[in-house]
Amino acid sequence: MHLHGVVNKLLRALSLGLGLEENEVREALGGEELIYLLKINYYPPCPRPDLALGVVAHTDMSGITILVPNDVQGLQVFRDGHWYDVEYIPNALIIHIGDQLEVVSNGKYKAVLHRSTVNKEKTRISWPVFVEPPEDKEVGPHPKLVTNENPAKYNTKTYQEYKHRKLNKLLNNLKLPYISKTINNL
Ligand SMILES: O=C(O)CCC(=O)C(=O)O
Repeated sequence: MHLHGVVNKLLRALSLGLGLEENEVREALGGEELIYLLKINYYPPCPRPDLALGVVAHTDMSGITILVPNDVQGLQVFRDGHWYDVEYIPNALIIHIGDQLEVVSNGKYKAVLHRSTVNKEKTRISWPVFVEPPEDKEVGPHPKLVTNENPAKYNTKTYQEYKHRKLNKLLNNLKLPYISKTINNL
């Protein structure tokens, strides 16, 4: 319940930041149907951290992500051609803008490209909670943010379709067309 309060507060502020009513971004992402998906990443020590990554560079498919890491440095974000370490601050929450919020905001908020590195001696753990629309929710640029001068930069599609397309692209880039085909047939 505490996390719901934090998310609602963030979504209200992000909505006002777009010039919308405070509930409009939350509604555009699914309102009461929003899904909270907890993942636990466990990165054991790695003898050659220079050769490995914990998680490869990506943006989250979610609306927003709330992440808590342990005190082992590892998260990096990409900006202006450089990777930057995200400093560990005790008790701080790390908030990522995800793809769905980029879409709803019609590109005003950018999904953050990030990755995680591994440590030679220490185990790193992180607990992201992905705050996502339900699969059948159609997500597109908020109508109030689309005008003749500022046309829609993204197509509207269900979250399920968005996920399928993104996973397909990733698998094709990894040259795994068989898995990609299987996902398509699900
Ligand atoms: O471990 C981290 O800090 C990042 C994890 C992450 O990006 C992910 O699980 O999608």
